[in-house]
Amino acid sequence: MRGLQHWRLLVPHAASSLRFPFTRAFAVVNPAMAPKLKLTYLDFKGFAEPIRLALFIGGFEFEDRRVTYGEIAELKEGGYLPFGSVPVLEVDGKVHSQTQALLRWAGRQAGLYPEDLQLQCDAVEEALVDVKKVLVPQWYGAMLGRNPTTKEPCVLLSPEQRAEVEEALNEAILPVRFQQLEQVLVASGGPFFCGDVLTICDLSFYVCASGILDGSYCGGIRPEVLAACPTLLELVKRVEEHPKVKEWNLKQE
Ligand SMILES: N[C@@H](CCC(=O)N[C@@H](CS)C(=O)NCC(=O)O)C(=O)O
Repeated sequence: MRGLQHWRLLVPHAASSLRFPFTRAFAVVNPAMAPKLKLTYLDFKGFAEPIRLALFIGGFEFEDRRVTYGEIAELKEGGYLPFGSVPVLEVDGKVHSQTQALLRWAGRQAGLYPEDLQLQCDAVEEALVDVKKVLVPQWYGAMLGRNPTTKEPCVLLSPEQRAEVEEALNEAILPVRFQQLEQVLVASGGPFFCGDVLTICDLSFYVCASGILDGSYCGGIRPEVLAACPTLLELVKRVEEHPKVKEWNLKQE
């Protein structure tokens, strides 16, 4: 990973702001020196979308490889997945894994994870990881997700327990978590979580919240969990309006 800086030229803040408002440093990638990138994930937004967005905003060409669960099993058998899961990112032929590691790396390359904002950015990022953790039983209908060997749901929930989990997420857990994030956003002075620059935690939040609002992020989670968070809802719109995010979303239609 050494020498990554050679792949790109950082445009000074003022110039980059003209092209992409709120992006502190925009990477102009020299194609001749750019790394060969291949991102492997399922054919939906899920954990990979913030990484896709960070790479796209950064101007990095990458192969956006979409696989099925069956293909994940084959990749795992073939030893391609270090932890048996996706997303993984190949950088010049070397496979790297774990969402948070990949997102931070992509963010660093794209100027979306500035050193001086790391503490603020990571706190929000980790709060969103907490959200993903509590959603596991809702996603899989099982306490511990999927058994890594059999792929069967691990510690299956009864219908009553599923209803209880759904109720707790909608009524108790998620509204509180989003209210905390609302307070953090307000305290930052906005319009983004780290103040006036877009960072990777805004992308993670955008993917999660926009998916909750349109019902695609997790079945059974109601948009009302965000209802008392007007500033968060503005942030969703603001990220959606970012020229590169708009361009990426249009490409996916
Ligand atoms: N800690 C890992 C978890 C990744 C994960 O759970 N990925 C799921 C898809 S969202 C997966 O690969 N599942 C494969 C399987 O269950 O066979 C990360 O953040 O990358």
